[in-house]
Amino acid sequence: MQSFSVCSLHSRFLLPIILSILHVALAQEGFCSQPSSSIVNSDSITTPLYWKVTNPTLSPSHLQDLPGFTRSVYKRDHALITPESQVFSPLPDWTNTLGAYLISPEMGAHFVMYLAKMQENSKSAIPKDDVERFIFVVQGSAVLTSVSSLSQELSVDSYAYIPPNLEHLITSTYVTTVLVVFERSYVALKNHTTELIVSSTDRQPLLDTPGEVFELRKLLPTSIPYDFNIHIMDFQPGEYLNVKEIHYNQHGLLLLEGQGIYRLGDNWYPVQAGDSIWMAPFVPQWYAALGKTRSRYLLYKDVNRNPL
Ligand code: UGY
Ligand code: MN
Repeated sequence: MQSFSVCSLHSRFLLPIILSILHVALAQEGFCSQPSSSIVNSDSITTPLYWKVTNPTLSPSHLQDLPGFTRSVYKRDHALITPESQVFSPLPDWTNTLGAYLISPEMGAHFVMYLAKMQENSKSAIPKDDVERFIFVVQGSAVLTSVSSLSQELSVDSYAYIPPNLEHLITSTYVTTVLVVFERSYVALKNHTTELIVSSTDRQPLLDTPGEVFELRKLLPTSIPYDFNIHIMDFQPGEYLNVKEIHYNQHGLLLLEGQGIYRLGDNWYPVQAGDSIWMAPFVPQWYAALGKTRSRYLLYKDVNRNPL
C-alpha cells in the first residue's frame, strides 16, 4: 500500500517534472516504472516502435544471449552440446575438480567424454577396473605421475594415454586447468597390451589423407593393441570433407578452433570452437569449414576391433 501511495504521489505531482527532465531514468525497472513501456520508454524517443522487426539481430554471438536460446540438440544418433548447455558438478572422487559429461553410455555411446575443470591443488581419481583413459590439455597445465614413469608436465596441446589398471595421478596447481577426458572399457586381445603415452599434437607427423584435403594427425599408435584413436583434423576456411561418411565407428568431437557447418543425418548445424558432438555408428556426417580462421577438431574414433 505504501509503495502505491508513493507512486501515486510521484504520478500526480512529480512525474510531469521528472518526465521532462529525467525520462530515461524513469523508464528503468524498479523505479516506479510504468506498466506499459509504450507510454514511457526511452527507446521510443530514439527508435521507432517495432524497430527490431526491420533491424533483426544477425550476429550469432547476440543470439547466445536470447533467453532460452541454445544450439544444443540431443537426438537418437547424434548430439550437439554447445558451451551454454554445459553443466558442471564435482567429479566423483576427484579433488577440487568440476566436470561436465558431454557424452556417456546413456546416449548409446560405449565411452565417456567429459571436460574436467581442475582448480588449485586438484587431483584426479583412478578410473574403474579395465578402463583406459585419454587426457588432452585445453587450458592451463597438469602433472601426470604414474608408477611406470617420472612425473611429467602437460601444457596446452599435450596429452596422455593411460592404459587400463595403471595407477596414476593427475594434479594441477594452476587456476584453472581444463582437460578433455575420454574413458572406455578396454577391449583386450590375447598377447597384446597398451603402453603409457605422453606427447603433444605438434610432435605428431602429418598423415596422408587420400581423396581428402584436411590435415590429419593421429595422437595414438595405429597398432592393434589400441582400440581407439584420437585424430586432430585441420581444415582451412572453405575446405570440407569429400567423403559424406557413414561408418560403424563412433565419434566424440571437440571443436578446438574455427567455425563451420556440421551435417549430422539430415540436419545442418552451424558450429564453432567450444562445441562438442556425439556421433553414433552410421550417422551420416560431413563438415565444411567457414569463417576466417582454420578449423581444428579433436575426434575420438574406435578402431582395430571386429564389430562382431
Ligand atoms: O576418420 C573419420 O571418421 C573422420 N574423418 N570423421 C569425421 O571427421 N567426422
Ligand atoms: Mn567419421
